[in-house]
Amino acid sequence: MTILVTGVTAGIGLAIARRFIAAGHNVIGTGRRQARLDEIRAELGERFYPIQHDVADRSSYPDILNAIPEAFSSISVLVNNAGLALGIEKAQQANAEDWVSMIDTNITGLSLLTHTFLPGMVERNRGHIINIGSVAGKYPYPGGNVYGASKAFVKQFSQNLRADLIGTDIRVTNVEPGLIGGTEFTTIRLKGDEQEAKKRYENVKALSAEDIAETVYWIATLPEHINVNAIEIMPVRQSFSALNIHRK
Ligand code: NDP
Ligand code: 8X3
Repeated sequence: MTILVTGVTAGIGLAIARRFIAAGHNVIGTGRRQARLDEIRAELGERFYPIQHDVADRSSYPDILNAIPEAFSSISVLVNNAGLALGIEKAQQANAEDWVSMIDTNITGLSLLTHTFLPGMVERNRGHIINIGSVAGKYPYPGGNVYGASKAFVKQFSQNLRADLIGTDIRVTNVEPGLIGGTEFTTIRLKGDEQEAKKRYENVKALSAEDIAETVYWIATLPEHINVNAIEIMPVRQSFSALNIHRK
């Protein structure tokens, strides 16, 4: 089958591309960094088709369809993975531009990609939208503000898609990971502060991008009558906090 994965130039997206190529599938991979896409094309070979694309560029829809060659045009799985968090400040101290970037990428980009590729899936009555949400879309935490809210959008959007797609064979899944190590996510969130990013993974075995890739592969290759609506995955060493009470 052919899968389209957004954000393959690092982290989870790259691990997903590698997993599906290893199993003999075709992968279209997107990202903004052309040099990284070239390296991945050299690594994965001709079953990998790179497209330089900024998911937040509204003017690229629906023309992005024209960038896909005939041999890759019958997309069975769309993995909406491209996304980011920017900042850990409380809402009252956050940067407004960071909020806009997260909304443009995690909400607008994900929605427009889905809007672009879903009609073809419905026409072929075959397809699977796999969204990479987050535990941050379910559990609030200080500094999570717009990032967590963007992932709550992804959660509800995924369920609403299912509601609309009843009567078709199209599947929709929201994958909700917790702490993942070894990706660029935290360094980007902390605006390049590698030292601080490293500290967040000290003395804890986090999930890996490959753990999520394996999960996505499993979900996408289940028998066609099974729809995993949502799957929440954390490292064993991560759990929940108590509700916060400030006493004076
Ligand atoms: P990385 O930062 O390692 O990778 C993010 C990928 O998204 C890169 O390939 C990047 O490519 C791409 N990307 C970002 N912005 C855009 C854009 N505007 N257009 C196209 N591509 C874009 O992060 P992860 O792999 O860790 O995260 C992937 C997804 O998983 C995100 O949606 C994230 O919210 C989610 N997630 C991550 C967790 C974690 O702890 N790491 C936990 C839960 C969920 P490029 O820069 O080349 O454009
Ligand atoms: C990323 C998980 O806990 O850093 O989506 O928000 S968390």
